[in-house]
Amino acid sequence: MEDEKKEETVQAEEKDDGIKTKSLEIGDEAANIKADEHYTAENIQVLEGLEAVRKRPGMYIGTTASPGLHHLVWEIVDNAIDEALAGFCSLINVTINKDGTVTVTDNGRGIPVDIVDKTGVSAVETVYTVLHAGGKFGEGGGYKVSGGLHGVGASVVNALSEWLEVKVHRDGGEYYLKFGRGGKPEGHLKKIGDADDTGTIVTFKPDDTIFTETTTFVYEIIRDRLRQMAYLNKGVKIVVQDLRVEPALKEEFCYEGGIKEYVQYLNKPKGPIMEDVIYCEGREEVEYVSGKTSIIYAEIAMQYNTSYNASIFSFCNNINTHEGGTHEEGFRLAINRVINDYARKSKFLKDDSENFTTDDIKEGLTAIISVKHPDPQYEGQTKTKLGNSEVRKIVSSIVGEHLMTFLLENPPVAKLILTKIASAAEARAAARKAQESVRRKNGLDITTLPGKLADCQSHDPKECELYIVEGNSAGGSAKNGRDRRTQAILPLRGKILNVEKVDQQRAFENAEIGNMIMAIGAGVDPEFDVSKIRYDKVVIMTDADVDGSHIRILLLTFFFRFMKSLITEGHVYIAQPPLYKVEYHQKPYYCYNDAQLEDLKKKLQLKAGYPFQRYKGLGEMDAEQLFETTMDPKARKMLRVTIKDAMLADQIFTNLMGDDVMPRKTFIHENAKFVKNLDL
Ligand code: 1YM
Repeated sequence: MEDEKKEETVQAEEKDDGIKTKSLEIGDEAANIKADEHYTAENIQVLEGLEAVRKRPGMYIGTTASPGLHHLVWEIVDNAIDEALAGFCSLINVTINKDGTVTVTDNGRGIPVDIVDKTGVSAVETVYTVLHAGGKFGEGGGYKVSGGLHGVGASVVNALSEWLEVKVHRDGGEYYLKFGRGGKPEGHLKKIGDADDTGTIVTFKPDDTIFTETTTFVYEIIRDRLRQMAYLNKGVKIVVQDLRVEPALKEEFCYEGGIKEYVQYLNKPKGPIMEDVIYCEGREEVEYVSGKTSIIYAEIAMQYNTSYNASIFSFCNNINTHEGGTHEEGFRLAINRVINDYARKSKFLKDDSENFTTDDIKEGLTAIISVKHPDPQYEGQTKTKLGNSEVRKIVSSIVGEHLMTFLLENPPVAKLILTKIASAAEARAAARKAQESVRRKNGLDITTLPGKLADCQSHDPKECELYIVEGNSAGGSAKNGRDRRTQAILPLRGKILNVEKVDQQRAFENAEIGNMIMAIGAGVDPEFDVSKIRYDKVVIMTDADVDGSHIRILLLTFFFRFMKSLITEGHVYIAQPPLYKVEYHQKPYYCYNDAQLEDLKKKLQLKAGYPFQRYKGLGEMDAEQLFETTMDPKARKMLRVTIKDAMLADQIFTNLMGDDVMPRKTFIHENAKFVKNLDL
């Protein structure tokens, strides 16, 4: 029903926006995204100066903390990737040098070295000193699709560097230009020698007066993003190196299969149910009402696995569109239409049975949707939702056609897929029945609350908090110590079920999970309605030991898979109980980490050996202490749980909570150094 409604609005929109589309064959000469080889420097338009970037770096790179620092690398790499997409570059090197600077090289044509009319200086200097200068803004020739935060480019990196140098190999020569702090050119582009190859070499040192928090590049962050870039741009070889460590680190990524191999990589730990990856691509020329035309490229890869989750990830111009958008909508419409059509045609679905829902079809599906668009429009809270309406139909028709062909040509695999979808539909129906019968048994509707819940008096969700507490004794202290008006307590008995390993029906049968769903009162995904939650804050309160962390990760897995928007909308918190208590002159002092304890010892001038208490569990605190230290809104510390990267989170939950042991070991090995307070 839901999908039929969507289909109607989609068609209406397609009529309204006056966009005509025309299919083009892959490899079609006219359609090839190949920039004009005769492009010269005149195409560059001058827009703004660099001072603005240094005044408000956040506007250009989001933040001056670690993500912003790494953004500098993405901007330079984007230019190299564009050169690869234009068909001129096959190899990109990214190196973290011994001194902490970064060098990016490519074997493309090299940035043009001739003088730009408008600026009177070389194209290299223009690209690195003029905001928004780039082929994209020229009228003819340049085709830029890969894009950073605002597609801001090389000049922003230069503006935020202590120094930056560019070497270009082009027309038989080697050219060189260095910029000082803030992007000031030290002279002009000079020919310093000969070269028998072509390409661009850029090295930069981030400005520590801008990046005050950190200027240290993290190898794993760079490596993971570059691996993703290699998957998204098939055939491009990307080499990443870290020369700061002995022996140096070096990894190479090159995937001839592109996103097809990406899906295999993501699906491996989830256990694929089929060998093939269903893959399709297409290019369409779009003509807008204005008469302007653009060429849009879309490719999609999908494969089913044994899990119960949907892992559908979408990209536009190599950027993860976390909030989805028209490309994902087109994909969902197509899989719904084709799967149901095929199921009916092959008599898998009887005439009198209902259609499968998109949620049934998505269960256990891993898919990557990647589009390249010369003029993407982004919407949504974090501007990561693709808005271009013409993309919906393009993706839907490409997927529709290929998926139907695949099913018709591979009947045994088609049967496996339909069987999986049918069992998802059955499980969902059974879960619905189970939920309904619980409601009926209690003679009440959804408002039935679990017996173990000590609810709060207020009915205004905005001021209400639900504490999910490990263990009965801590639950008892929390119940007695809380602010009864606004704080509710739900004690958990022992460990909760690992939802990563069971289907929805089994999860619902678990008493602890049922209690949480009832207490929160807003259903579960895909129907979870965050506007109906009974508490603004859901606080996980567990012991500060290994068991406590395990319960915490089990709870987070549950929220991530069953109530994702509870996390994404910022309603999930982790309570921070103190680790130490020091009694001094009959007054208690609480410390939440080792550094605080050391500071306190110094402040109170305590002698070595002065006794202090180390809290092993919440149960060691009495009701009053627990409230004072951990629950009192005026004094407590809480961590809000956020998802920076849903794709990474999906992988982490699969690896940590799934069946396969190896990825868990690798994850723990790679991340052990980030863990500060591990209590073993
Ligand atoms: C390590 C970073 O910047 N490579 C790079 C950049 C450009 C070109 C080639 C290029 C583009 C075009 C024509 C075109 C850029 N050129 C410009 C501008 N690697 C790196 N490789 N010829 C060469 O877009 O048509 C901006 S980026 F504007 F000068 F053409």
